[in-house]
Amino acid sequence: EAAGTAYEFDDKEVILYNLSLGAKKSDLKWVYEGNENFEALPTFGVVPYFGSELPFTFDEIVPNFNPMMLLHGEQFLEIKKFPIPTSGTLTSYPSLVEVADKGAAAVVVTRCETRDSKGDVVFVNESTTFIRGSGGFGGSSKVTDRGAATAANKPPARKPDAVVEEKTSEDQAALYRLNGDRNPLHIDPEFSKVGGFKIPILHGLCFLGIAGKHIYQTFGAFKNLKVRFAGVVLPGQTLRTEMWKEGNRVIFQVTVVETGKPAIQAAAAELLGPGPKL
Ligand code: HDC
Repeated sequence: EAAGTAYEFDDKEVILYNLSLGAKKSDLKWVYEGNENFEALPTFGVVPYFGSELPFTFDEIVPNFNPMMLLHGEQFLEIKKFPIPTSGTLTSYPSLVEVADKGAAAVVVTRCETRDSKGDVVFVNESTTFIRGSGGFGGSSKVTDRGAATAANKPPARKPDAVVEEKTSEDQAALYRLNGDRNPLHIDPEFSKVGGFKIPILHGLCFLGIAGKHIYQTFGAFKNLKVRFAGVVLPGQTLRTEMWKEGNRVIFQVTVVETGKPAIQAAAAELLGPGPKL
């Protein structure tokens, strides 16, 4: 088995993550390590695996690969072990799941298990990368059904059971990148311009985390969460998270208030229910 990529962290990484999802100084359990309920926001599990050494390069698996054309398409996070650690060393083991050919784009699916020092799996991440201009190579156009990670999660017809709005900061991406995703798409105007955006765009994992915070504040902890990034978010825009509770699942979607356009669709979280602390 491959050695995996180690991620060493303590309260500093946890506080940085929470702040970069909009935690305030009054949210003591998220910003103060001395608080008795100090905790990572529930989507922290997307951080340790990010940037682990992949067993392939995108150049090897899709034609015409151009990093400026790469977007985050979907993400599934499963939290396998509670409470979520706030320090330690975690090791991530990424693998390639499949590549689909969407004609104008290639879709690359990866999976990553993150384990603690005992060898227990703490987080599983499944990521879909949408690479514009890299399709048309003659592969299958469909991705395999991976259960909750690919579910359509269509919202019910009724009005949402809860709605939370939050304005992001103009500096949101400049802060979020310190969690480990230094993709220039989120900071360098020249790079993002070539990618087709008038200013650097917000990390998908940042607005995933903000929506996850809204679910956690409204319905409590969850054991997994899946999203499709349906449209870009510019730092400074306002996010509206609409949530529908269906049994132990929360189906949700996120819209950019200023434009009315979707940011996250086909999304759901499975609630943890009463029991262990986050
Ligand atoms: O939905 C469009 C879009 O712009 N989405 C927002 C993307 C975004 O903002 N992502 C976050 C920011 S980028 C980022 O954070 C990068 C990060 O730094 C690095 C991530 C690396 C992670 C890897 C870890 C290993 C767009 C452009 C994605 C698609 O829109 P269209 O081109 O209009 O596509 P459409 O015609 O609607 O559909 C074509 C086929 O593709 C499927 N599809 C659509 N959106 C998808 C998607 N598949 C996966 N993810 C998505 N988001 C459609 O279902 C359709 O397929 P089919 O014809 O088979 O139904």
